[in-house]
Amino acid sequence: MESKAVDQKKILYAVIALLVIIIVVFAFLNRGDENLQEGQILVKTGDNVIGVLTVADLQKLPAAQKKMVIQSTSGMTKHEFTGAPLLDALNSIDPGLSQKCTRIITRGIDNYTSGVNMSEVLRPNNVFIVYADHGEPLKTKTGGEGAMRIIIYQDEFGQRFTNFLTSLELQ
Ligand SMILES: Nc1nc2c(c(=O)[nH]1)N[C@H]1C(S)=C(S)[C@@H](COP(=O)(O)O)O[C@H]1N2
Ligand SMILES: [Mo]
Repeated sequence: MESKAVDQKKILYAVIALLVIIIVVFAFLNRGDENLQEGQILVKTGDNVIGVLTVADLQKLPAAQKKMVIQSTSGMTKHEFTGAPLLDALNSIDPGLSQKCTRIITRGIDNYTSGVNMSEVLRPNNVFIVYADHGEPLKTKTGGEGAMRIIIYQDEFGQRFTNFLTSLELQ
């Protein structure tokens, strides 16, 4: 009787140990890209980070003011964005990038992911990385300063306008 109780205890411990291992393994597999943080955009080709962009970097480029109304699920919102053309930002890292890639995957801190085609980026007056709206710095997800956002001027819908931008993956 006593040894049966000991066996059951052993089995229980083994099951608990197994569950802990499973949890740890899944946590590891699901771990976010912990390098992603607000206030900087990692520019990547595959897994390689080839450059980092901050608001200060974008402010060194010629500034564009973009007035636009975005159609979103929350209705029409009026904006007066300040930012730099995405093409200028890419060129500041490597002037050859726009010729080597066909598509850019944009990712926010909340893992919201969208994309723009390089043909859209190359079109004048179209894709910008903005950092202010109505002259105010864009707020990060946690309410701080330093947020950046993709806008596509010739796209009336806001779905692809990735907020809280943290990475640009060139493909
Ligand atoms: N990071 C991030 N960007 C995002 C979203 C999001 O959930 N996360 N939603 C998109 C959608 S569906 C819309 S309609 C607009 C909403 O823009 P707003 O936040 O200025 O209202 O943001 C887009 N960009
Ligand atoms: Mo939306």
